[in-house]
Amino acid sequence: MVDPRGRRGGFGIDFVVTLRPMVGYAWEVKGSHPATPNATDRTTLQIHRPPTQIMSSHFPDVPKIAFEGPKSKNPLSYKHYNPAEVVEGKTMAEHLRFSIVYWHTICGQGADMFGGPTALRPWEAGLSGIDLAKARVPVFFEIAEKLGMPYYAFHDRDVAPHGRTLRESNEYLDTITALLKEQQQRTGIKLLWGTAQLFVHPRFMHGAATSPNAETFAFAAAQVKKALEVTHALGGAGYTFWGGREGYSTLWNTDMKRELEHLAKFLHMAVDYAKEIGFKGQFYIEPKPKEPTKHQYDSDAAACLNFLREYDLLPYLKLNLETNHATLAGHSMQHEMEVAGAAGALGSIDANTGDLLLGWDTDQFPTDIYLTTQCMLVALKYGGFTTGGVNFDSKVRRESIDPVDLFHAHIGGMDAFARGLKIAAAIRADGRLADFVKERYSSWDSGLGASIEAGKESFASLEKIMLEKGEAAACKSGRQEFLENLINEFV
Ligand code: XLS
Ligand code: NI
Ligand code: NI
Repeated sequence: MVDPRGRRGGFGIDFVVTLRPMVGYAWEVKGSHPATPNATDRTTLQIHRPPTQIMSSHFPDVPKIAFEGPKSKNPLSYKHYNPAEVVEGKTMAEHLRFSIVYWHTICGQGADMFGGPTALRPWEAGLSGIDLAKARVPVFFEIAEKLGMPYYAFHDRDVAPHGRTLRESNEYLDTITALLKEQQQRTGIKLLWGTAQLFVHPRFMHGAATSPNAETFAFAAAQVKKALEVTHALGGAGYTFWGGREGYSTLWNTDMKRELEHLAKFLHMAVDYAKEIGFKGQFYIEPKPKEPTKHQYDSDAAACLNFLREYDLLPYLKLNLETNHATLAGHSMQHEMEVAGAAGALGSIDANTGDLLLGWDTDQFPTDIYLTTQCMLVALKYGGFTTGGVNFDSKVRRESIDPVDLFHAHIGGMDAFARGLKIAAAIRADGRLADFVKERYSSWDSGLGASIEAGKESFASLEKIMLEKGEAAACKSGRQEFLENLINEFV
């Protein structure tokens, strides 16, 4: 997600825009009155009929996207994603488990911290609150269905609006959950994961589970309880915790240790409640180093793993890694996936990419074949995605204002991942890369190395050997350029 989430008035300009379209996270607040949910500033677009009743399709010019192969010049076709094609013994669809997100795809309207919405969707005209939420459901599923997406993901407050009270919010959510269920049954599209939005409302200004306000913690707990019930009712394969505002802006006012203990307690309560209701989906924690707070507790894969281990949560949670979050943390996505994979905690990925020249969480669609190749190499190495998938937590650019851009964007991301999968499989089948790495560590396979790995040596015994030899064997070249050329044979 992006830097401008929920902020208004950069350069002192007071934008009169809703927070919802600015951020893609549902929170309909007009102007400077954030305590009055469900207002809308879209009255100028008022028309007197809900468009959903008029049109059976919102994208009459977009066919069901089919695989046409690399030679096709049809922009509304897959050149590489052929769901039925078998790679390493599984179909592409089974490997990639693509997922489309509700918050960017159907709620995002291109606003940023310097300007309001640019993409005014025709199906939203004149609608607000629960009516708007209802109207979005079939449109979202039409997009997902035309793309052949097997999965989707949502936050509670993306699909349904904030109510005036928790009870009212829950009622809205129940109304929309019924519609989601209907659409799931109609299309066969499944829920990859659900989550609760615990960062837009002012009550979460200091965090949710890490708030200094115990009642904020309680509210967040109630909200996650409901989100878990809804995820369970929709047959969700997982449930994600992204930290939202779980972090701090200044240590002068923060009891870090206490906040971390509260976060752990919160996650344990979630695990307990899942057991209670029989929810067997996989829990994920999604690292991100900054935005919205200066320091987020779940800053990267290593920090998350350390936290999960310290608080006995590692058996219950895996990681959901996002590319743009990795780069914000100063890591590559390949690094983050490798860290998680090595710990047996590689769960799912939020597939997107940042812009290195911008440096915030731009959530762009991934089109870089090197990136997708690296992702799929690590995924295949650790046994692939089982509960998780390739979830496009990505949004079209502010200037891409046409509904059809939503299709171009997802097609590009899916084709990039399909190519990454095929290239990764070819690199693995070729074997030279793996052989090189194996050979590089061959001094550990026998003799001294094997003896150290087996725990048979000590500082004293190793000193004895080296005093006798006087010098270690010469190091060999790392051959980085050779390997980069090798990868380019496949890309
Ligand atoms: C924000 C995150 C968020 C999670 C779900 O930056 O990417 O969108 O994926 O809460
Ligand atoms: Ni992001
Ligand atoms: Ni994400």
